[in-house]
Amino acid sequence: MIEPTFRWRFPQRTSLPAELVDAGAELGLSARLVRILLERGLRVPADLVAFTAEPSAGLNDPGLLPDADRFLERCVRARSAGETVLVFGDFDADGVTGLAIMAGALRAFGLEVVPYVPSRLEEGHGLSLRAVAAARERGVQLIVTVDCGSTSNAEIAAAVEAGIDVLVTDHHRVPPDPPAAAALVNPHRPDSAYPDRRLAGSGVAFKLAELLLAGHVAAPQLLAGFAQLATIGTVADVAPILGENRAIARLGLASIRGAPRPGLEALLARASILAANVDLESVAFSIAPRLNAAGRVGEAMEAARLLMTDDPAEATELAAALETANDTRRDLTKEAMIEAETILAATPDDAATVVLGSWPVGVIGLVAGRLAETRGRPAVVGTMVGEVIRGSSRSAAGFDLAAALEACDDLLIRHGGHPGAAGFECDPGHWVPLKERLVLLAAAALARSAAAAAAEGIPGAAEHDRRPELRIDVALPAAEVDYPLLRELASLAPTGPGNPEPLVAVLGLTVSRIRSATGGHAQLTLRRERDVLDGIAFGRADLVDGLQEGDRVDVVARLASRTFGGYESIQLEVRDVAASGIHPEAAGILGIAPILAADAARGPEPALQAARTSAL
Ligand SMILES: [Mn+2]
Repeated sequence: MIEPTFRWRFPQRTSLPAELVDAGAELGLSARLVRILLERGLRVPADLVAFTAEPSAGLNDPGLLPDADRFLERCVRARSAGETVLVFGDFDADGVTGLAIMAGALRAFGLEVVPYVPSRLEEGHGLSLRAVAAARERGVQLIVTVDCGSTSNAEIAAAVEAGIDVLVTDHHRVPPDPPAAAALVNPHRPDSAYPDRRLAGSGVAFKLAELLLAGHVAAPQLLAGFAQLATIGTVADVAPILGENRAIARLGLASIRGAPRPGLEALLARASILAANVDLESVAFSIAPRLNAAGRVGEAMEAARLLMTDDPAEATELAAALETANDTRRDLTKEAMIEAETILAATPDDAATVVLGSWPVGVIGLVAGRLAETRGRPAVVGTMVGEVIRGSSRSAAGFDLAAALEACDDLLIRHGGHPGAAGFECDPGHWVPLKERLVLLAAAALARSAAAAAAEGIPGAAEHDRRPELRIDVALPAAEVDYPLLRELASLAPTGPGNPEPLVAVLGLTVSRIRSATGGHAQLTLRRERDVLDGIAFGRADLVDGLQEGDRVDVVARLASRTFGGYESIQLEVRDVAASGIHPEAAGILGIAPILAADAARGPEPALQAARTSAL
């Protein structure tokens, strides 16, 4: 019998608050769905109301953002004084979409706007002195940052020195000593009373566009276009598609499907995607990488111009440039990845993967992401840029990178980011102590989570902890898989990165047929009490050798509806397979005694087999 490839994470069996069940019942949500939503972070009745309401009802009052009043007041003053404003956006997809929103909103508000996107290589993250100099040369009195600026103390001080006010709009970690900006609009401020902290940088820009355009005659139309952009930025930043982000994504997707902005239409044409079929997956895997490619290997300003243009001809031209950048990005990442793997093959396997090389700075984040995924450990990738090392990191196993870098503050020139992804600059002389400290911090975190897993009685917690995790939304006996469940799970849409598609542990199946399908897939027929369920396991040709007819299995799958010959049926898109009952949670649900992994390899004992059959 085959071993599960993933670490199955069953839903916690915490009790369901009665007020939540009642609120759900009033909204027509089953207790099962309420439990799934609770696991995904919907904790109070108001969350359920927002979940079922029209998307626009899920938008919070932008005036609640910290310093929203200062932001608006300064923009009003700029308008009456006829000032020009420089909008400074970060060079990634969240930054350029946010920049396009902010520039569009400020123009509609009546301001002259100069968009500015820094060079990743030469200026790096955050407001740059070069941008401040450019602002001064052009006689700009106001700078608005988008998706950055919370840690740009020196640059903001330089701007103030030059008589330029800076309005920071951002969603990155706010340091203990924030910059002296005229406004710091960031939902992560410790004093923030904003109801939802999960906004991306483009989401914050979208909220401020709402604030600026309140009462504007074309507001609905403008905001629909901005929601398209905010959806892309939010998904690109892998912000959770919950709460207000979900409302923005629903509005944005509907608007993209109806009438995509010209730049987006050109990008979709390049990616051979019909606007009507756009979902969060296509945003994440087709649109965002193309926008990001500009900042990684080319000119991020091209991506910003693409998003701002109303001219289809210009859009086509810029989309072609992004396509070339994306191809280059792909090649460079592949090369860097091979080199990184070569270096790592010769070094000990630590609790964190920390590797230094000589790579284009635009791809180190992608390499870190790939390493974190393949090795199941937080990954930090550094490269020399001039006299310093620029580093990018991606998390695994829940390790908080922003906090870890904060704990290495004394070794770093600058750092910033999120728990899941963060960046820094450091002196080459500090690289080795930095590496050692990060490995120690990761090892301590790993030991803590292994101890917690052991305390929960998860078998093999320590030795299996490197397998990627499969987070299960609902676990039930196979007989309970039905259309109402399929429909309940479909209501979680839009799914994608940040709101993963719901996964079901379907327990107590018997393999009645398994064969390979073209493309490296496995096709399964799985028997339950009275009938069979069809299954397809994409990319899991390995299952064909690992399973045989008659095996008792539990599977983790996405439920899909399939229509064939006029009949609708439920199909299991199988992600992973385990011997039935090998997970104690599964055994508990099936009402059988948990079996040991060693027994599963041999096949269950006859007594257990009988117990299991009777339980079903
Ligand atoms: Mn961002």
